[in-house]
Amino acid sequence: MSSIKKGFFISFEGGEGVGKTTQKEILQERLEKRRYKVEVTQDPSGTKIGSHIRGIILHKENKELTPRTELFLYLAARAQLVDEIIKPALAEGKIVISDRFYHSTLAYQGGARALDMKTVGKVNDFAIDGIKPDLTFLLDLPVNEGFKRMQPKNNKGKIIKGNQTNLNLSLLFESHVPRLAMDRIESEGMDFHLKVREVFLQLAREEPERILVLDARKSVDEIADLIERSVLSFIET
Ligand code: Z5A
Repeated sequence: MSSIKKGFFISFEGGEGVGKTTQKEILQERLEKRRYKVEVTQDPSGTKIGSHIRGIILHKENKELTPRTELFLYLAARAQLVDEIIKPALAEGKIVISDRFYHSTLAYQGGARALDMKTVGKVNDFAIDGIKPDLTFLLDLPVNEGFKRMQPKNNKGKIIKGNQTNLNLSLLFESHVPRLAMDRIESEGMDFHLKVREVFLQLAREEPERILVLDARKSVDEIADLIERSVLSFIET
C-alpha cells in the first residue's frame, strides 16, 4: 500500500448535480488501483450523526429553520465528520476525499443565505479545527444544467435508485409541477443557486493554487482524467 506521510485531503465542491459524487467515486477507484489508502466521505452525511442532521436541514417541512440555525447544523455535522472520520484517516496517512466541505458553507450560508461572511468564516474555522482541504475541485456548471442532472438522495447522500427526477429548472417555477423530489435547499429559487455558483467562483479566484475550477460540461472521463493528473502531481512530487 502507498501512503503519504501526513495524509492528503481533497474536497469536491459545486452546485447541485455537477458530478461531485461521480468524480469522487472514480478518483477513489483510480487511487486505490495505484495502491493508495483512500477514505471517501461526504459532508454533511459522512457520519451517523451527520446523516440525522442532514435529514433535519433538508426536510421540506422544516420551513421555520432560520439561516443561523441552518449554519450551525451544517457546522455541527462537519465538526463530527472532522473528529470521527477525517482526522483519524489523515493521521493514518490516507488520502481523504470529501463530497462537499468547508467551501459549501461559504457559498450557501455566507453567499446565498447572505449571513455575514467573516462570521461564517470564523465559525467554519472553529468546526474544522485546522483541517482544511489541501486541494479542492470546483465542478462548475450552469445552474439549469445541474438541475436537469439532479437525482434524489437519501439521508446518507446516496442516490435513490430507480427514481430519477431529471428536473427541468424552468418547470420548478410553475406551481402545478409537483416538487416531491426536491429538498428544502434544492427548492430555493434561481437567484439562490446563481449566488451559490458566483461565490464558489469567487472563492476559487481568491485561492487559485488550492481550488481548481473544472468545466463540468465536459464528459465524465475527461474530467476524471484531469482530476487524476492534478492529484498525482500534488501527491507524487
Ligand atoms: N449544503 C449547504 O448548504 N452548506 C454546507 O455547508 C454543505 C451543504 C456541506 C446537500 O445535498 C445540500 O446541502 C446541498 C448543499 C447544501 N444542497 N442542496 N440541495 P446532497 O447531499 O443531497 O447533494 P449534493 O451535494 O447537492 O449533490 P447532488 O446535487 O445530488 O449531485 P452531485 O453529487 O454533484 O452529482 P452526481 O450525483 O455525481 O451526478 C448527478 C447526475 O449527473 C448523475 O446522473 C450522473 O451520472 C450525471 N453526471 C455526472 N457527471 C456528468 C457529466 N460530466 N456529464 C453528464 N452527466 C454527468
